[in-house]
Amino acid sequence: MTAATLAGAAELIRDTMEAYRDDPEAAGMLQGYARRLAEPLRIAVAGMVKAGKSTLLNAIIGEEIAPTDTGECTRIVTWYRHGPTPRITLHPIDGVPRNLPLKRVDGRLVFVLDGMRAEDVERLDVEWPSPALQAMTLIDTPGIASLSRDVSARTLAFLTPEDAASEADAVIYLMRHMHASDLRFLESFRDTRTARSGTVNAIAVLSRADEVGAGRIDSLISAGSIAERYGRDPNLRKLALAVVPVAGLLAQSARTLRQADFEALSMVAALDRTARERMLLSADRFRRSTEPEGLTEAARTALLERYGLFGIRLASVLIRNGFTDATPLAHELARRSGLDPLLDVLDRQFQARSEALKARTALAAVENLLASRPREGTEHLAAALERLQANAHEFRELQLLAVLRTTGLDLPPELAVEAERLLGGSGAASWVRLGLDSGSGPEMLAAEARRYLARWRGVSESPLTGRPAAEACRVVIRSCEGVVAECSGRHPQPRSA
Ligand SMILES: Nc1nc2c(ncn2[C@@H]2O[C@H](COP(=O)(O)OP(=O)(O)OP(=O)(O)O)[C@@H](O)[C@H]2O)c(=O)[nH]1
Ligand SMILES: [Mg+2]
Repeated sequence: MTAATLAGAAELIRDTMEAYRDDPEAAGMLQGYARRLAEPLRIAVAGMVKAGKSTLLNAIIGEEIAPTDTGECTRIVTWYRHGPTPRITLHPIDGVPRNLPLKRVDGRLVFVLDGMRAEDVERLDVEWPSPALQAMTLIDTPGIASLSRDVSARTLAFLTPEDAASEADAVIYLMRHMHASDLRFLESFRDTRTARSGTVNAIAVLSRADEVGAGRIDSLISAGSIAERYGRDPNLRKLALAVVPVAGLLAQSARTLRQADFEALSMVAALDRTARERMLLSADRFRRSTEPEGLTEAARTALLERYGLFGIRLASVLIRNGFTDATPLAHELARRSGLDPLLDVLDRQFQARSEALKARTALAAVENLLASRPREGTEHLAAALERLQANAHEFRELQLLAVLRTTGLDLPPELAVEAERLLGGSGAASWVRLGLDSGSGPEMLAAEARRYLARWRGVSESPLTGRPAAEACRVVIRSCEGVVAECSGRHPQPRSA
């Protein structure tokens, strides 16, 4: 099913290339889209200035490579993709691409622009041999709504171009609070031609979550309640598939925790409770503290920069509670930072339907081209496009999910919730759709899917079900049939992630 959609998109691109073969610009662009279908999913990290985008990107990759907090380079769209050896290529707006020297300070890349101004750079392309990048290409974007309109404009032009499909297949959108400008951005990302299909492909992150409770030990719990509230907000709900709180700084440092950090954190943990709480009252106090002996001011400042007060507090509690080795501590900090839940959502929402998301971008590109450079003899392409958009089950699922999240359907509330789950609203893997454990065997999955199938057939045939709802039921039924077929071994493409 998925393979057929992807193959259909590839075939449509080929046919369109044939029709536009005398237009080198269109042909070049289409070739790019054909290549994209075979590449990893492109996920952009976007959000307001200093929302913590580059830090979170490092946490996801599991290495501190992207520069954070530095001037010029945060204004350039930077791609991080998998490659056998590290390599940085600068693509100027005018002129030929060139390699940049590989310079790192404290592990982070320093982009030596060599006299070139950031505004003259179209993008930087970093190839990096990181396993995380094998599954997805990550794109760091300049902060939007920045003081510099140019910087904002660059991100918008890149993610929501007027006359082309977006460069990204999906977006992780960071926000510290929910502002009207955040919603406006997400709306424009959804309303680009790419999204004409009426689907949602954004995940919202409540970023710098440790700061929500001023670094108190329960900060992540408070952030979790806020994220839950945002997740129910009708405005955000129709624009984002999920809202996840993440303390990115802690996540980044946990994934790159060094033995020296562990030793310094252990020294703090060894202090008696009163002394510890007193020194951790504020960042300033911690920096100026004379305890623990043996930890210099420079070392305390470094700890603060890497972990924040929240991270130091949490690590001390964990060490005192038995996490007495660096590796288990690092894992626990990553889990508690919210990174693991975010990776899980990325996996369920993006990776598990990466082929559908890529196909969707390709179809948008063709739709765009047909509208912006119409020519005779392309009616068959328009028809093929429409067929794919209407009939590919993955698209119908995504469209219906968007409907359920926006206007809703005339279904009893508990059935609407169930439909959302069966359509993959909480994740596209079969066990998630069915609400079972990840370890459930194929027989159990198939039996459960048959039970849902019977129920939804009943709903669809009920005289109480109106026409739009009955059409939606048919999509849900098709999703259940997909799970049954897959679990009975009749499905060529396993659906589970
Ligand atoms: N306390 C805390 N600080 C964070 C967190 N994430 C990032 N920061 C800090 O916030 C500052 C900005 O972080 P960046 O990752 O550079 O933010 P950005 O969104 O990439 O910034 P621009 O690209 O300049 O828009 C840095 O000083 C980070 O250390 C977080 O989760 N908690
Ligand atoms: Mg940045």
